[in-house]
Amino acid sequence: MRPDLFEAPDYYNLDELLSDEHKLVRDASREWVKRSVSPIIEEYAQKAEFPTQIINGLAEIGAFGPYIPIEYGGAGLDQISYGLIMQEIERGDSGVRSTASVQSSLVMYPIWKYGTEEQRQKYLPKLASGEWMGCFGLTEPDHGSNPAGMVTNFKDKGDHYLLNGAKMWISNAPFAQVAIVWAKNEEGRIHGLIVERGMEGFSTPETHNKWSLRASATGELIFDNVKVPKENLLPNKSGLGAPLGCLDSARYGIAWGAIGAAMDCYDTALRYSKERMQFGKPIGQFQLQQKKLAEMITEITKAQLLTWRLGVLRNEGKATSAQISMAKRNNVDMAINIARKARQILGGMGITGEYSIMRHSMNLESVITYEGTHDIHLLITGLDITGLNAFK
Ligand code: TGC
Ligand code: FAD
Repeated sequence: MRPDLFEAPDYYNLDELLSDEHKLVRDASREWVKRSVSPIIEEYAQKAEFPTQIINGLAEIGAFGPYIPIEYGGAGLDQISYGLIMQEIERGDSGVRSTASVQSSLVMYPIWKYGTEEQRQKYLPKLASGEWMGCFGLTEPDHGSNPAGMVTNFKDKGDHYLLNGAKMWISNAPFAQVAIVWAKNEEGRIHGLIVERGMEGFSTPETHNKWSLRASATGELIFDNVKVPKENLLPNKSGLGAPLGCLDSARYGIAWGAIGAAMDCYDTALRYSKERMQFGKPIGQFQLQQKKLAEMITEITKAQLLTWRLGVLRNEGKATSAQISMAKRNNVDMAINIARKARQILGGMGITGEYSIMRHSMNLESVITYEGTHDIHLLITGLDITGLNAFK
């Protein structure tokens, strides 16, 4: 892969909307990605392996629990700083951002929000430092968009719970020490349980042959009569709203992350268009290529504004789940379209690992599917504006 020459587009001077702390956090993440992710990520994506050597660096830039209070090892930052970190990491690779999203919003967040003080003290500092990695098990083989139908269940056996079932498509599963698992109790109520690697009957086979998110490890979670200590139940919230509350935080991070992937594709294509000569001219001088580039920067700028505003609403505690859905859906769709157009600007070179675009393009096929598909987020907006449920 070529040297990382990334320069971030900021067509509407959005930097003026950021505080000094936001810019400091963003620039530190950007430099770290240039130094530690860009030089190795293509190789790891090609061999379909998560680069575990970057875990410490992710922890150091505050990517594990950016908004979790400092007393629990988090970075204690606001929602815009959190978003900017996700943007910069996904500028490098969506799979790396996935690992950080899962750790922060899907593992640390539920322990922080729904857990006991003992659980917070036991798990959060180790997760923030990357000493322990976590995963989040909601999706099942027969229940993806409809997690309410899950069949994974636990029974009260007096001094422990007995957990049975299976989860599928779980990011970080193959190496995680801790899994937040959503399962139904005997009354059919959904609860979160903290399951640890090493518990008898718990296994995490890796999912192979992915063409997307290759630098992220994905796997199954299988529970065969796993005895889970009673103190591992997250007591402070139950029902489907509990996992969906975690998804709000992760989907918000993805909305920012997708901008990062789009910015990288745009910046690469813009530079290439000024250097690549055909018919005696740089291809950037042809109207058809300018149309693609002009539309890209327009869409990126719209997404930046939407997402910054969402960050302000999140900081004020006013953002709704439906607003988050709109941003996740819009930005990932924007990024996937930009990746496709950028790939065309690079011609044949665009399909190679010399450039990041094809990898972003393939990664975004997962991002547009996970954390609620493109269709599901449209239906969430539809329900919000009409009051009519088109899911079922
Ligand atoms: P519904 O009846 O609408 O809601 C059930 C309860 O949940 C509440 N709720 C929410 N709470 C917090 N945040 C949200 N976003 C919420 N949406 C709904 C709701 O108020 C209700 O509460 P209560 O107290 O009345 O019970 O539920 P439904 O069964 O009709 O489903 C609605 C639907 C389809 C929108 C939902 O199931 C959904 O979002 N499906 C998509 C599933 C999904 O996103 N899965 C993601 C799995 S994790 C993942 O992909 C990680 S990838 C990580 C990475 O690598 O980055
Ligand atoms: P389905 O739900 O079967 O959907 C198939 C198609 O039907 C989609 O186009 C969908 O939009 C459409 N559809 C479904 N219902 C409706 C409806 N009511 N109306 C209209 N259209 C509908 N899950 C986790 O729990 N944890 C993880 O860490 C995790 N990581 C993932 C990593 C990767 C790489 C991938 C690919 C997935 C991951 N997922 C994870 C799972 C992800 O959240 C699901 O794939 C996603 O929610 C969709 O579920 P599904 O794949 O079963 O598709």
